[in-house]
Amino acid sequence: MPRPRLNQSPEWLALRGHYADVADRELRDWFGAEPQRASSMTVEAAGLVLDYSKNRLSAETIGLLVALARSRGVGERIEAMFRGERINTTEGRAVLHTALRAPRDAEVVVDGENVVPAVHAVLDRMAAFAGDVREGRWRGATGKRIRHVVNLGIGGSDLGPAMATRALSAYASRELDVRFVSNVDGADFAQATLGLDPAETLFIVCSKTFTTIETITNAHSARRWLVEGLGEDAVAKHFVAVSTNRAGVTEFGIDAGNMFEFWDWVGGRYSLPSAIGLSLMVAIGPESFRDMLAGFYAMDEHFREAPFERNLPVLLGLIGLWYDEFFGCETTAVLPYSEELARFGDYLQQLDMESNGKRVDLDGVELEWQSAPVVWGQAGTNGQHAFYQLLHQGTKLVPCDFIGFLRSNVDLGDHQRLLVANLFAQAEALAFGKTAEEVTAAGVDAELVPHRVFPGNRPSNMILADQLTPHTLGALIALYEHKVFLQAAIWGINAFDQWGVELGKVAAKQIAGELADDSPLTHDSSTNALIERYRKSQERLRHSSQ
Ligand code: G6Q
Repeated sequence: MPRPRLNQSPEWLALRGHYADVADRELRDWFGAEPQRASSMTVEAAGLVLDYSKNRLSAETIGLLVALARSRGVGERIEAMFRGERINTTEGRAVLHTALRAPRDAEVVVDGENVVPAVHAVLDRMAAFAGDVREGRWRGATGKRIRHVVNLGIGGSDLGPAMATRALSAYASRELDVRFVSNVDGADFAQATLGLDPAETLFIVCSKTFTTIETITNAHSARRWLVEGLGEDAVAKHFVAVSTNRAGVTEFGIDAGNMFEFWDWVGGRYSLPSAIGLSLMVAIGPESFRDMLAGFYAMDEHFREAPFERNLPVLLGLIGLWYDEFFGCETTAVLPYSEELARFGDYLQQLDMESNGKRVDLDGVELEWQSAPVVWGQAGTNGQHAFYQLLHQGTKLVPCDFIGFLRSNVDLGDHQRLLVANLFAQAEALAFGKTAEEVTAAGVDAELVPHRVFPGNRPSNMILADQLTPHTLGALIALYEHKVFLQAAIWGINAFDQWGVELGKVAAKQIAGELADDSPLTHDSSTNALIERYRKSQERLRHSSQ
């Protein structure tokens, strides 16, 4: 008998019935009735603690969600991914970012070949290169030491290394400054190279395909910038590439010997632990990079082995789904109380929204349920002085993930205690609010009482670790990767393609040509008028410079 669609399955219907029973219950009541609630809803793995007790759910809810996951064959999907099956069906590819962090003696077979030795061979080459740059053995064309490294890449070839380099700045060499250029807007390149000496600058061109217009445009500008300063012969000492496209790299003029490879079974947004992490490795050193990989691996193993009821990525995914599907929440906030994780939200936006922002299932049939939420947020405590007002008293229910660390990488007076106090206080205030009685008892005028009431019952997860180390960061990223995987497995969608970015890319290519010539325009009237406006501005510019 064919399996019922997700929203007609008995497990889904059971959850819908359960939702009707518990939707109005208050977190105050849950906590009042369950003295052990916090301890029974706290799980730990790979150095991370997840306290999910401040969510609008009970042990029964988790049981029903786990039953839903089992009924959708999630366990088998997890194994299929780790085994290297071609689960990216729309592109006919295996999905093996987990092989990138497998230990040297592991075995992961793709098309009859164990890929782990190749993974470690590239890691070893990266380590040798990073060591040479860090210790001054790799020098620029004039013999000067490299002081600046500029990563040129976009999307998955930028967000991971840029986020992680910032996150692990405490572990980075003080001798080197690592920057990132992604946008095709020339201002990005100009700002990143402002004041740099070409003789001390190394470019890492990161592009899986080596055809991405933004990256290739930036790489050509970088090449011109370097050649103007140092001449054509300098290119070899100032450019390396990370790609799967050897021919493209060579054609650009980078020696294949200076290319670090990866494979088509690594998706862009999952590629930080591959050679795409080269700029990060140069910044923090091979040893710290390997610590990060160990953190990834620890979470991978936990995801693969732990029972669903105590499995961090599974719980995080199921809780997210509970709000998306049954409470109708459309967004989720990720709030790291760590300035070093300032770019974690950007990273997660791509990971979650590009992976699971899909509208049809694996069979191409339109979904009758929600897929990925809108992911947003920023580092605490800045957000508290900006958008938290809406979280506390607005009309929308926004489930939050708080992320924090007990110890700071920066030893500076009382800062960390205050940061952690704010983190805990926000989760508490969102959950329990302040009632009209409490506000009145505090002596507030009657007409102001409604304005001063905090309804509470606003859910959050608390993810804590001792300290933001390379290992913790690896575990944290893998936690979210697998959360996204879990949700995709239940929704029945392919988390590993991104056809949604194609249409705009193709259109931009055509319009780029039209902006440069005066060919007849066949777009809609709005787009035609916009193109005409640009053409006229170019004309004015030409006249004024004549
Ligand atoms: C990620 C996406 C996308 C990709 C960029 C850059 O999963 O596929 O963000 O990483 O478009 O692609 P290249 O690395 O090929 O330049």
